[in-house]
Amino acid sequence: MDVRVLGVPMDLGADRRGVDMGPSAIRYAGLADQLEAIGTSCTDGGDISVPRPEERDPDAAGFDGGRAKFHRETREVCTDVRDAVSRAVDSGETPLVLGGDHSIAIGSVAGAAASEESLGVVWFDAHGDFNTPATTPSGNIHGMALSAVLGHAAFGGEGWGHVPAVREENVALVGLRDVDDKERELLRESDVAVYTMSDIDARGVPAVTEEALGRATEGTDGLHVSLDLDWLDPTEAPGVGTPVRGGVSYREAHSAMEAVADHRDRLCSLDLVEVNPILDDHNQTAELACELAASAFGKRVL
Ligand code: DIR
Ligand code: MN
Ligand code: MN
Repeated sequence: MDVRVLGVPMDLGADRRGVDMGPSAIRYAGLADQLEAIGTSCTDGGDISVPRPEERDPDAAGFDGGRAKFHRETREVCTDVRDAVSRAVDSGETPLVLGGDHSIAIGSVAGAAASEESLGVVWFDAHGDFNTPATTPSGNIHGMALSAVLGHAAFGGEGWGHVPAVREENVALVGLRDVDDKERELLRESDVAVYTMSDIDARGVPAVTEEALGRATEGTDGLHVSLDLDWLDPTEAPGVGTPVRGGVSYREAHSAMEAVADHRDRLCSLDLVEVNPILDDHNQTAELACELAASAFGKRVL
């Protein structure tokens, strides 16, 4: 497996500054060494450039029917992410996209889908990321990323963000425990498979993850995994912008990534997002992100 690391120091889609330093923190935690230690070649493709929020007005391009802060800038960055991801996939590499806030996944999913007829997606997150500009309580695009991919949230223009190669039936959300009221209605109406923390309590991570991966790989050509580090409990991953109590444990997260590795012949690309070193405890969350990437790419004890 040839991994291409792509940093996206994006913080326009979330409220807490610092997530733009996620790519540096994850690299500093030893990402390349850990991947090379398991026999994976690792090329660093550098960072995609992201405008500074101080230089921009979040509502410079306001539109009727809701709010999506910095949507023009987000669109520009995600277009670059899409192009970089699809180039890597085309040349036989597996892009590992380091966020940055979760809005960047609009670009990475589009890039992974560019080279596949159909793409399944597993989205590990405490949140649904299923708001739209009309339902969002925050105006933050990281809370709308999944709905954008599925064509529900267009930002001031003709369905931008929609990735038709991704069908709702092939999307699974895993670990949900914090959803906004209108977002809940949208999720209920959708065909996305939603696995909450209660499902994980009842059935365990291995069964839930296996079913989620089954949904994403059944009848699809490729698989994209998007891992928001706030999926884990804040005791394991304190360095995230929107921590929510009651997440999965360290071992459960590894077990899920080992299940991803079982499907790595299909795995097109992986996102590691929302690591915020300013809020972290001695870079613990970035270190965890590296370890989880290694598990997803096939690290085993024996
Ligand atoms: C909230 C927070 N639902 C919003 N979303 C987050 O702003 O839409 N997603 N933190 O990761
Ligand atoms: Mn998220
Ligand atoms: Mn989240």
